[in-house]
Amino acid sequence: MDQSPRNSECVINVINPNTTESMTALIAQAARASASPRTRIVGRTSSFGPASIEGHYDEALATIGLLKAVAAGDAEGASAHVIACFGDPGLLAAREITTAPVLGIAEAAMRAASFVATHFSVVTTLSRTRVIAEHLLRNYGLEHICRRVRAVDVAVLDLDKPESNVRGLLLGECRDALTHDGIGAIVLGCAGMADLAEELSIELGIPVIDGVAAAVRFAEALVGLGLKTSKYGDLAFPIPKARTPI
Ligand code: 5HY
Repeated sequence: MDQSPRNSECVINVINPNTTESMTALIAQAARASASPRTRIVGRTSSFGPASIEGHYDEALATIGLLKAVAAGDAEGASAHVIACFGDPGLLAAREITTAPVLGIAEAAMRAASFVATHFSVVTTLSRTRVIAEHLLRNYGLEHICRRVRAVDVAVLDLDKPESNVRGLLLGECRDALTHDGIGAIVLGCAGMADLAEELSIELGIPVIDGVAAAVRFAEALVGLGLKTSKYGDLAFPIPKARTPI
């Protein structure tokens, strides 16, 4: 049997860095819907940190649980890791501690958008977290093709509540972006919106990109190419020293 990376099983550790199990279930369902038949998705909920991530403090707290989840996935032989939170919390720290590829859903969605449109806008949850996406765009060298980061001002844990009317709010915000932003695609700015991308794309007639689905497919591609996270330079394993166990 050909054991080349292209033909061996791909196991993707899809991590929800907040501690809300129901959100992990939604994320894992979206990941499995995107994955190819030979890929096995392991959905994992952070064991430490905030119930939802809605700002700089939440992101800092969530990073500890995220890194524990990466280590747990590695111990089970994960081929790749996906950080299923739009702030891509702890992305570079996670890449330091593993040889497996690590993808953040924000970077994956933004780069996917760059392949199908010359410009895109992001629609996320709370207005106060827009700056986090703006910082990511600058870090990823993509700010010149993102016209605007928008928000529907629905809390992360309200996304699955019918009374939030998130579908209607997202449709309105996306339509406004199409009218005013000069874009060809939309990036959904929260893992909790993963189940809404397809219906919005059909309704709007443009690519509406969910980072969970994009990250899973990009992870498969990297694994299939036999690419691992470089251990040369800044992503080499952390310098050994005394550290309080996490
Ligand atoms: C997420 N927060 O994807 C981010 C998105 C956001 O708990 N999961 C979270 O809205 O900031």
